[in-house]
Amino acid sequence: MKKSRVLIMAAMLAAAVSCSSDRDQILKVYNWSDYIDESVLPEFEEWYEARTGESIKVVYQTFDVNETMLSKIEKGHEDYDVVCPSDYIIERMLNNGLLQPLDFASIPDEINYISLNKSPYIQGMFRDINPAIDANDYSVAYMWGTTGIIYNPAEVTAEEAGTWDIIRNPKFAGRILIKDAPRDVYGPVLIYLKQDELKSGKVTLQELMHDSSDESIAAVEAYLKQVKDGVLGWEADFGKEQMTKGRGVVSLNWSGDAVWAIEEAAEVGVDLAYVVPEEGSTVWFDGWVIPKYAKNIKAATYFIDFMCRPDIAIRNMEETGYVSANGAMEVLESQIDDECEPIDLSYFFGPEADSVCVDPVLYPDQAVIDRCALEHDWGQDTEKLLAMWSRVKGDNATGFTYVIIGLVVVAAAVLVIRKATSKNRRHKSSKRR
Ligand code: SPD
Repeated sequence: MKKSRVLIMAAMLAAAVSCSSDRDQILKVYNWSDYIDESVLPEFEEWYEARTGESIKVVYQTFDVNETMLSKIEKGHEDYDVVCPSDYIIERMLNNGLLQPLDFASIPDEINYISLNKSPYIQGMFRDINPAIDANDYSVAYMWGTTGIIYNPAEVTAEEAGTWDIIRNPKFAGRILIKDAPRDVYGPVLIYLKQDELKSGKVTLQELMHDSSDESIAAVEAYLKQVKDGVLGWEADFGKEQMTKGRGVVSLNWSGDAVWAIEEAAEVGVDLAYVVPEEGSTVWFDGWVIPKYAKNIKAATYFIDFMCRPDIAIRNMEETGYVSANGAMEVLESQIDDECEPIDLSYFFGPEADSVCVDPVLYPDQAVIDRCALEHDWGQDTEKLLAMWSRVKGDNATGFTYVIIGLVVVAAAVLVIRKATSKNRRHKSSKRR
């Protein structure tokens, strides 16, 4: 072999080795925006090095919409090591073979926070994801909550807010915010529309979470088209602020955003409240997973474990308003508020928590849980939902839109040509003179 060729090959090998070892020192985390106390990230880097003797740098990126995150993972263009999808997306990833099983046995016992701190309720929800594969082996819940209505009691009564009908109540037109999350809006609206069937036992809440029929999608679409004119904004993350500033008075939102908004508003003297409407709603959780294309499984596994350390879970809760899925008593104790009425949280923390003074917006009581259900993946039918969502919001271009755009382009071209020809004529006649 020629000397130059040997040198090139050696250089290529060195580059490959250095690339792979660089990647071993990087942990790519993809999480929802406003969903962590970012000061825990450098702490993780220090903790990881102290525990393993290996250095690590966290590269942290965020998303606002489940479907945006999913499409990046499905295309396989991104090698994130840890991501935080919602329940029905975890189900989809599981069904499509996009997840790595989690190997927590590889974490030393004395720092294995995951197995110590699982809530029985959350474990059960994971089992409900897919009867054939235990999702507990592929994901660890991070935060959880309900979908409901944040409202301003100065303008909206508890009775008005206690039904999903409020989102099309003309009294609040122009002051209603809707989460830009198709599944989280579809579920509650369908539950509302199917009240008679639910009450008569013809259908269950759980069955509705799988209902992607054309008929149901059309019914929800018709309903949302009535809602649309009164909508102040379809928001991924700005709804809570609009509520604290008093621009919105009703917001279809998640309980974590409600906690944040209620606390922020109180600081400026605005009173806000949150309710899960009587007809029922969705309960959800977001969980850490390691995608199939991950490159640093060891650091990813340690990261998930670190997120389950009770003090870290508490800090993330305090920062974001969302409720940790961690079932440790330490987490519950950090949320005790003697001004609240005692509620029964034994479903979540076990029998010791049958009467605890905790804010019910944070931890819903059993009655709320009983009228909520978990969303499920729709597979191919998801496309139908996304198309409906675009039609409702009006951010899709129809054939008519293209005709209008075409006419505008032709008109503009005619104007430009006319102007150019008349300029040319003027130029020629002035030359002749
Ligand atoms: N700002 C981050 C909010 C994340 C909330 N996730 C809720 C998902 C419900 N499907």
